[in-house]
Amino acid sequence: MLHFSLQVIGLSNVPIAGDEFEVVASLDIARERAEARAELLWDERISAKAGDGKVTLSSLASAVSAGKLSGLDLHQLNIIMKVDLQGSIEAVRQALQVLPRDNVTLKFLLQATGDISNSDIDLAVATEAIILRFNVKAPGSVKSYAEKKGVEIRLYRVIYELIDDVRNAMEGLLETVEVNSNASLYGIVEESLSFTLAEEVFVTSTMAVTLLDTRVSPFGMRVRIALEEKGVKYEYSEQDLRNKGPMLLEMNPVYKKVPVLIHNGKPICESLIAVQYIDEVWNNKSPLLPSDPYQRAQSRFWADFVDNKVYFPGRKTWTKKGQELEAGKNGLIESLKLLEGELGDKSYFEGDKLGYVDVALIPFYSWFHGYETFGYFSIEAECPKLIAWCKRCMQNESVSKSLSDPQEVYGFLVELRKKLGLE
Ligand SMILES: N[C@@H](CCC(=O)N[C@@H](CS)C(=O)NCC(=O)O)C(=O)O
Repeated sequence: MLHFSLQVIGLSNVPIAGDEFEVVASLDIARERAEARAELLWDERISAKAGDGKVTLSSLASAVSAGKLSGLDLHQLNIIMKVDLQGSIEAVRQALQVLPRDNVTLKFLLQATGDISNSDIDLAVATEAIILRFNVKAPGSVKSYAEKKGVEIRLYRVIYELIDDVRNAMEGLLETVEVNSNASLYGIVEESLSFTLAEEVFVTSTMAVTLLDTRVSPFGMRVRIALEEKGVKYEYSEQDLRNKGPMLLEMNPVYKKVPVLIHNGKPICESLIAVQYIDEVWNNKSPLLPSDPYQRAQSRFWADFVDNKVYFPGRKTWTKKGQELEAGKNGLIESLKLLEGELGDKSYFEGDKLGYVDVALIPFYSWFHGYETFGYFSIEAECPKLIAWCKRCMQNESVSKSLSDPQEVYGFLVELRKKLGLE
């Protein structure tokens, strides 16, 4: 018997005791064999975990955690997705696509609107897929067929629950759910659904991002600009502030104000906080806040200044008369002059690109016409450089698309003044 030492290099995982070494002629052949074996092992593990070829989210989770332990950690989850509205397909898909996929690849075999049918079950059997069902029905006969065939159908009504489950499965964390207890799984979820939910819940649940807003809100415009800057698709939901709907009251129970950004079902209130959130979540494009901590603090300071020293005196120009109106006008001009000084010779507040302070301030440009008309003054005469900056900002599509027309804001103010008995 020959005894010699051997150094093996290039292994991506620790071998398991009992693994056999195979000697082949070249690196390419070795790689090919290794890939084929990994695929075979994956198939074996998935079917062993799922039992009788059943693939479920929990079996995937167990396979992932087992894979992590053994060091072999590559999986594919085949998905059949049936949804209520065409818009939901993109929303769910987009939300799933951003999940980290170190160990698991998602493969969408079918994405369609409409209820679950037997042919979906057949497809799931043939491809070892799971069915994600989003606000659509599965008739009783289809459910029993699925049960007989060992196909998992999971029902969701809000995107973030679906995303959470898939994420957990991908990370190997999902608690085991007995496939055979499908009946109770359907039971629990459907009972909680029971279709008594407000229409709006369904509307917001079809998009990963929804904005509760009103067209003329300068605060809402900030969030719209930020979303546009980042290229985030979102569902816009105009709110009636004189008759606030259940969605707004539920999503912003503290202030009951717009805008409210809803991301994967979770609300983010207060426009400046929402803009910062957008900047952090979609951080791969168009940064709004500077990266330097001191500069960031400065930007936050000036955005806060806009809220305190532009919005409030501006309000006085169309709600007050006499001395109070004068105080409002003077306060507003003083603030805008300070901002003009802060802008200096830069194109934008944070430098040569649209940034956080620009996003905070520019929406008021569409209110200036109203301020000037009711207050009998000209902002441009006092702050020409600031108005030049406004025009520069408007050359950005994200801004021009998001701002309301000054005439629309003016018309809104005329109506509001009538209602407040000011006309
Ligand atoms: N600080 C808040 C202000 C939001 C705000 O004042 N929104 C107004 C519309 S422009 C609103 O919802 N008003 C309804 C109310 O006050 O009841 C923000 O930045 O989001």
